[in-house]
Amino acid sequence: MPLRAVAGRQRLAHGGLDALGYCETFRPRPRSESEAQMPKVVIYTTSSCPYCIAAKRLLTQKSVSFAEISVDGDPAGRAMMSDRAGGRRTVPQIFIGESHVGGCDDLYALEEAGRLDALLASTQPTSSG
Ligand SMILES: N[C@@H](CCC(=O)N[C@@H](CS)C(=O)NCC(=O)O)C(=O)O
Repeated sequence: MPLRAVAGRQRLAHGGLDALGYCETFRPRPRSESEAQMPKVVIYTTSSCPYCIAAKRLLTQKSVSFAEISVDGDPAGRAMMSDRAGGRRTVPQIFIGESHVGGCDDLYALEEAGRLDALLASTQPTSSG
């Protein structure tokens, strides 16, 4: 396929970026079965943010693996986060699979409603295949 056609597809796919900011065409494949089994949880943070610490604590208490993207001193990173988070600019912003959870309060609200575990479970691939 000509390079230009690939680039065009990549641009079109940007409406559907995954939680790590990859489009389908260029998303890295899991390197191992254990990687394939990791929950697809992404949390955008800054280092001095108590809400970020509290959100990570809840995930850690649940033994949930997550990818942390620091937007400390990174206006472009925060702008990308905000784009993905429907315009929200505060940290943390948390994504579970394709779902935008929101911030720390939203994460704890899901937990209190008894819905967080189901959402986390729904992101688990059934096989590495
Ligand atoms: N209710 C929000 C509060 C988040 C919040 O206020 N975060 C602060 C940092 S701790 C923030 O992003 N402030 C704006 C900024 O840092 O530019 C949540 O639960 O996530």
